[in-house]
Amino acid sequence: MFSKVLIANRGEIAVRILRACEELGIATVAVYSELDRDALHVKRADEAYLLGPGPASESYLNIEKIIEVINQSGAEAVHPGYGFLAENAAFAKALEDNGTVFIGPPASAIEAMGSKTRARELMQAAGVPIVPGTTEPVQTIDDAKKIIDETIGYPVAVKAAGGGGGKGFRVALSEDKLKDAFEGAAREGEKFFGDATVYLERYLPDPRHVEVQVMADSHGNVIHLGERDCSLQRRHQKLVEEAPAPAVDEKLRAKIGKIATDAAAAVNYTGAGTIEGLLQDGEYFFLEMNTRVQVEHCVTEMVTGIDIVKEGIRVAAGEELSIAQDDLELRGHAIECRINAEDASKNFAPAPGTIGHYREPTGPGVRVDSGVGPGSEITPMYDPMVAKLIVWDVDREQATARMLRALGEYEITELKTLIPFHQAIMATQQWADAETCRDLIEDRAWLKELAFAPPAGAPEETEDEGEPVEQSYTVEVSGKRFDVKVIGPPFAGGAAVNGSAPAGAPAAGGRRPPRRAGGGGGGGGGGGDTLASPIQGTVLKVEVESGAEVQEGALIAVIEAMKMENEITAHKAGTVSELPISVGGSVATGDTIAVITSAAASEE
Ligand code: MV4
Repeated sequence: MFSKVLIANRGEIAVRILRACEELGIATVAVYSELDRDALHVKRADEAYLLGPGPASESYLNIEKIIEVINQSGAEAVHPGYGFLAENAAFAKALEDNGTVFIGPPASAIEAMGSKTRARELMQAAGVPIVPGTTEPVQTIDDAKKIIDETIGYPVAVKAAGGGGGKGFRVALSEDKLKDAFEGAAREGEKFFGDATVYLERYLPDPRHVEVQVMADSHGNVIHLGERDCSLQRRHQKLVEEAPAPAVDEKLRAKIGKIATDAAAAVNYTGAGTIEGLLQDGEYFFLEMNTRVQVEHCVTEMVTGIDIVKEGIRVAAGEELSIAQDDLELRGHAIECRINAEDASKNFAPAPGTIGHYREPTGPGVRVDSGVGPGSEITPMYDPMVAKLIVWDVDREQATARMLRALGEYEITELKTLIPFHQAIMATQQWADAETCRDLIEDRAWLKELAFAPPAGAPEETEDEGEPVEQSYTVEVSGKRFDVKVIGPPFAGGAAVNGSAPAGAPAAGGRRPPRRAGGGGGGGGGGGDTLASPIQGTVLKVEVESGAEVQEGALIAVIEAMKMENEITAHKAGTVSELPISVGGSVATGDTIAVITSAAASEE
């Protein structure tokens, strides 16, 4: 086993991996950006090193700097988590050249699965059913028309070859929509992956997203840990995941399990991986393989009892998998809700900010994987997912009741999260009936009912007076982090300490049901007539003109931030009297997007 592992990630997944290392008796090395100096993963690791400034390109994606830290710290292996460098074949190769173990599959498997057309070709050759369509890139719209007319038919999905997770995915319902879909997918492929190549698939009208967890070692053992259903997603962001999948019985599980292990074996896979697929009318089609541990691995852990992260580390150290396929038993039902700093009532707009009071749910069958605590700052620079709430119970119905109980216990103040959204979803008949809830989560009127209440009261000031206190400081010496304690009088200026006293009612959580609509909390301050930007980013679209009459919830602009398109909607009805933004321009958090004045007296 390794004696020291570097975790090339941040947030909840870095903490998750630190926990696994601790249990395996492995010393840990954290890395962090300037924005993450006070992050939990940094405090928790045995050693921590600064990578650089906030932008991921200068920190968590900086391969050269990470290799420097590996050599400085003497780490023997690197766990990449998910995102950042997890599926970067060049990184896996660079580690190999440095004599460092990459805790994940061989670079060749990452590469093979990274190109979606190559993956489809390989899977087809291995006897894995793929969604009917092309395995070769389609060069022109005329070529596409010909192939669709002769084989696929409409509706057709146009997907970017470099894509994945829904990026660069367009649908053409009929031939007259093909040009837009083709060009849109190519444009997005170019923008996100530097590759405008596209391919075609038959568009399945109402599939479920079902994915199979696989694990493989370097001794030829490949097993599957059953499936997860991740159909509840918005704009290709998964929001809720569960295991087992409601639509999969034992017979189908054995069938898709075999498909998944065949797929993994075909690329000589090792470690933890996921075969993503579509299930429609009992038929299963391979979509893509994610060559990493996934956000939603936890629900599989809960129903199998297997620690997927520890198993991945063991396999990377050359050990055999500790379980065989026949030993595996599924027990009960697990559900995961992603707790994102987002406002569902505002089209899931990012809602970065600082957490006030923070308390996680506990009790039977409850697990929280998080990377935050009281006083944590959620920056718009990184992923808005701050925690995952996972529950287990004997069946789906009881797991749902337990999820509702746990969501009610979650206390987070001063930060808007998806907790009210999950409370609402879990209480619907659609969820109870195991439907995909696709229409519901696009239903603006329904989402608007999840609006947050305006903050109540002003915070009380609690002044510390001259008593000597013990204060912990962190110093960086040559980029390595050390914790020091200083005992003496507090600073008059009062450096912010964790957990400034919360005031008034919690913004979310408690036992409170989701609030009804009532304006309030317009995201990013402003208030009144001003619609302020909740995020920093680039203006992609402006959907209204100055002087326009808008309804509350009308689309005003689309802001691109962190490669995500965020819709900014009107916080109230009225006339757009100011519109100080233009396409291509940039906005900072809190900048005015628009000023909307009401003709008649407003209700507020
Ligand atoms: C599809 C599809 C229909 N037909 N491909 C791709 C990425 C993943 N986020 C969902 N993706 C889809 N690919 C073809 N050929 C429909 C989806 C899809 C989806 C599938 C199952 C459950 C929910 C979904 C939500 C959006 C898109």
